[in-house]
Amino acid sequence: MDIKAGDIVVKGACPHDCPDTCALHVTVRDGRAIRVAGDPDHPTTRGVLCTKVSRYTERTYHPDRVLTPLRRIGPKGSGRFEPVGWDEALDAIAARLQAIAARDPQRILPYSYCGTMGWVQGEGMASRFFHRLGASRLDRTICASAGMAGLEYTMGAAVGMDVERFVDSGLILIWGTNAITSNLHFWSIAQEAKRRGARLVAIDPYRSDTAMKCDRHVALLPGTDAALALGIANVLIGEDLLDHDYIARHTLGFDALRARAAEYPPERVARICGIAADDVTWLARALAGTRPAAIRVGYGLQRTRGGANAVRAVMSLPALTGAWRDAGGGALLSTSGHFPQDLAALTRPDLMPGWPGALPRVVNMVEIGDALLGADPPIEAVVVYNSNPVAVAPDSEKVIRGFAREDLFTVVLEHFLTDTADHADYVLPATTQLEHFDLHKTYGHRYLVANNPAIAPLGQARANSDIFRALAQRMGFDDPCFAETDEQVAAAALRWDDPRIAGVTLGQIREHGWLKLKVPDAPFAQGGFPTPSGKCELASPRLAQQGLDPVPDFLPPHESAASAPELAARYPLALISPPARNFLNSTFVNVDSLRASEKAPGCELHPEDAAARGIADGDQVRVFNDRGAFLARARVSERARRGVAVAWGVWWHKLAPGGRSVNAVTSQALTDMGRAPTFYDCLVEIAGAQE
Ligand SMILES: Nc1nc2c(c(=O)[nH]1)N[C@H]1C(S)=C(S)[C@@H](COP(=O)(O)OP(=O)(O)OC[C@H]3O[C@@H](n4cnc5c(=O)[nH]c(N)nc54)[C@H](O)[C@@H]3O)O[C@H]1N2
Ligand SMILES: Nc1nc2c(c(=O)[nH]1)N[C@H]1C(S)=C(S)[C@@H](COP(=O)(O)OP(=O)(O)OC[C@H]3O[C@@H](n4cnc5c(=O)[nH]c(N)nc54)[C@H](O)[C@@H]3O)O[C@H]1N2
Ligand code: SF4
Ligand SMILES: [Mo]
Repeated sequence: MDIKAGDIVVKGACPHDCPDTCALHVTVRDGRAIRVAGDPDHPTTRGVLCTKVSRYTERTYHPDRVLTPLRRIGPKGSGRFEPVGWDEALDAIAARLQAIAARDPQRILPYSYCGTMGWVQGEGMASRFFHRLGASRLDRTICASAGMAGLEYTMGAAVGMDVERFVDSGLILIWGTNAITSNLHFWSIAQEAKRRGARLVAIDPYRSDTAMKCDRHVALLPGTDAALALGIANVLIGEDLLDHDYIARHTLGFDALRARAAEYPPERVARICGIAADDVTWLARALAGTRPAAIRVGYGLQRTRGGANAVRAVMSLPALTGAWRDAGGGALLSTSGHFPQDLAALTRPDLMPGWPGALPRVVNMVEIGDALLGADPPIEAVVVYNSNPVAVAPDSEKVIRGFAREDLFTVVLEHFLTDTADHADYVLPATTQLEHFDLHKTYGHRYLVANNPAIAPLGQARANSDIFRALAQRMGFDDPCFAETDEQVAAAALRWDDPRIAGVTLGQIREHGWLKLKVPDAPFAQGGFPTPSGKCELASPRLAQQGLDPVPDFLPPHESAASAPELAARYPLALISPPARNFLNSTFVNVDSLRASEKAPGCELHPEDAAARGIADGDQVRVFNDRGAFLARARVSERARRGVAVAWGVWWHKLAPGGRSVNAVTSQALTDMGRAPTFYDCLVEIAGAQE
């Protein structure tokens, strides 16, 4: 699109829960955003956005945007509302929350996740509000907390390689991530590394688009990654492919890990993982024999019972081979721990009644279904922002029944009438990223990215921060933090004297658009891990203190033929439900052009599994277990391994045929550590279904 005189370009940040956190250039003409493009100068964005966010104006100006406050006039879930004024809505909400809080504020629950990853429109003002209120605390576990626990107990924090340095790597294991879909800008870097001679290897039960383009693909069974990593350690130790000097100086617990790895010879690993023993040996030799050798770890491998242990086992490998010595070596799951955040100043936990000793109860967002149906004391009100739990939380039938409770008071801050908003008593229209200010960290690179508002709020939309400020005022919360502007909230999120950002102001970041943290290219070349010991903890004293196994181990899935044979007899297929390329979790499902690209909810299965059930490619099928069922279009191909079915997430229930999507079958069972969901630990059966 040609730029005309008078057009302005505003620097922004992609708000989505995506490791790439792209720097945006938003072109505005006559007050209307006409184009959203990638900042050509930002070193990881490099002027390129994914298809979804290139269409961001289509989403922002979508005719279905909620642009006035709405009050429910139909039964819960019907999505029937009438417009009301802001004052009327906020007064009614404040009065209702106050009445509940007078009995017990813990009967109120915030429910939020990463609809936006910004500090200001995320947990800035909102957390202050719920802390001051004394509401139940939400355990925000739905995505990454198993992996975070794995990182914490091994590395000391969510720290790792600089994504830009993968360009130097000679070998890249792409482990549990479909980067072409979910980490596009890393994929570009990996492609550049490949042009320079690197080998790419995918470790994924499914031959994803990414795995198709790798030099080698190890298709292990879901939830068996810890066994594979321990098998690799077994070979590294058995063939003495170790960096003894690095191990001696910079690791803790090598002997304990050696003893554990001895239990995982390649032949046993091959049986557990459903792969060839040669794969294990080959991976170990490649990791030890290539410099630099890097592992891009994804979240796909931590969504089964043993998820945190799997991450611990994988993160141990670069310490054994000394890969951290090179900038292009080591591993990366998340960079979020590199940012000098000041969460206490941002979210003000000290405002909680009982601080710091007797804090309000915690409700795990993964278990929202059970919590709404049976928490004691009961949950009487839920305030949802930046999330769509009815679609994205596991075990939908229970979640839907919970949100359908007529005695539950539900407020949803949203852009659209999602499955969750349909269950609200009040829907409050929120601004999109083009309409508000924010500041972003990320989990995929090392830049802070600023988001300047490009256009005025549409209709009567208000920013989350502004909505919580208004509610705080009505509730009589007079701490000065509730009067802070968005810029002040953003400023509170960081420790500005930290050497990683020292000397820079928020104003400068806003103007330039982004700032790279000063973190060394090879942060652990000389050890210095942010653990209590300063070492990479192969065995964790902190886990031992808690009475837990200090050394990573393979924990079989909750649901598998080996661990639950009776269940597997009825539901023999392991279902995984990774992200769809054209959606961002459940966001964008209602953007027609993107939904058209995805066509229909799909479920891929191996030709033999399909034939055994009389299913042909393109058939409508029913995917079911004891928890529920959904309909999908069968895709029959050898990209799915035998025994594993793949359904892409996360369709809105109401836009899926039959009104149910994939989380109808997933379970609320949690991971080994981190209290995280086990979306990919889910046995099902599949049958042909009537059109
Ligand atoms: N287009 C798009 N991008 C997204 C998202 C989206 O919905 N759409 N979601 C965003 C969010 S919230 C997140 S958390 C990230 C997640 O992104 P990543 O962490 O990069 O992981 P995914 O792309 O989800 O990849 C999951 C991959 O893991 C595989 N997998 C499943 N089970 C296992 C297992 O047990 N072991 C191994 N080794 N692999 C397994 C799946 O087949 C799939 O290919 O992506 C973000 N980016
Ligand atoms: N089966 C299955 N289920 C999954 C997953 C899976 O792989 N398989 N992935 C899981 C993962 S990794 C995650 S992270 C979760 C994600 O789950 P959620 O965090 O709920 O993410 P979204 O589905 O993207 O929903 C975000 C909502 O926030 C809204 N929103 C965006 N910006 C704003 C704003 O500024 N203000 C307000 N008020 N609202 C805003 C959007 O319109 C959208 O409806 O889903 C999980 N669910
Ligand atoms: S969703 Fe990810 S790849 Fe797409 S624009 Fe946003 S940060 Fe970039
Ligand atoms: Mo996520």
